[in-house]
Amino acid sequence: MGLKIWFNTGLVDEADAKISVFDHGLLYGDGVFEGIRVYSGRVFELDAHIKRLYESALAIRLSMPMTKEELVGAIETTVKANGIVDGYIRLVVTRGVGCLGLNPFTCKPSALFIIASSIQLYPEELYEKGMRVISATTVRNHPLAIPPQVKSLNYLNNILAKIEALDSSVPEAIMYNHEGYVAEATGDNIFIVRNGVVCSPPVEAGSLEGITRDVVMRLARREGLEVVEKNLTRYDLYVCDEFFLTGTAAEVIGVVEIDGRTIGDGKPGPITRRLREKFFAYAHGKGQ
Ligand code: PXG
Repeated sequence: MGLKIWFNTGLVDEADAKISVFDHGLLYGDGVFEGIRVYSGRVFELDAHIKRLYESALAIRLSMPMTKEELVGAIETTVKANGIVDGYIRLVVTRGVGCLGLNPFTCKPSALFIIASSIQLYPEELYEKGMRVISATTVRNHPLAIPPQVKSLNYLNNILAKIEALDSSVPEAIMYNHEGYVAEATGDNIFIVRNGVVCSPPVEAGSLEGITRDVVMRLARREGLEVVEKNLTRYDLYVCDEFFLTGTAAEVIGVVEIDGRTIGDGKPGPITRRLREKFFAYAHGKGQ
């Protein structure tokens, strides 16, 4: 038996959840999405994900086919129908079926589907040992071309960087912006720790306003750590004491090597490990 998928107006069997070849989400990558976790039966940071989704849609003039309240109901219905307690939700809104040609206003209505399933991005071992990354040569999209805050269906920029990583036999690549400052990884935000201070590049450097990033910053401050947002260079990554990535899929994961250079003592650092623990306690409702 397959999954139950929310498909526009209600649940259908996985086999019946089919998108037209004339959908502009497919033809042009014209649409937006969210990846959301479910922890201990609760949808994690749902309000923040809903807010980001509606803002992404607004930014690209995509009309949402339902109200926020209706969408929350659809998400909860889909999670329940698939018996998800700890899992992952992929929520996609596309421009919908239209004519051939870019004009988005020929597409009516927008298409919306919700998949509630499970995800494991990296093997458990990688979280214990930490991951190796490289600096991508693919430059992050210019923030004035495609606003990085929009979680759009256009991921080619990130995919090209991901290919560089995989070609180098590492799981992730660090992307720099057009000015050479650190932006983000291909599907994660970046943090470093230096002299006990937790630093992350500002979103203006060209990253998504990560919801995991936000939670981790709050938890770090609650732990009494100093947290600063500032532009980082490749040098800052090379000389930092600790390095970690955050994202819905990856959660909090230590980086122990970049471009063949070892970070710290080559293991995920103490602040990284502490924030990862605090993150899970919070996610499972034990650290409010
Ligand atoms: N930057 C980019 C480019 C992302 O795509 C993040 C940062 C982290 O944001 P959140 O809000 O998730 O903390 C993302 C999110 C996947 C997958 O399948 C990727 C993301 C989310 C869910 C699944 O690789 N990226």
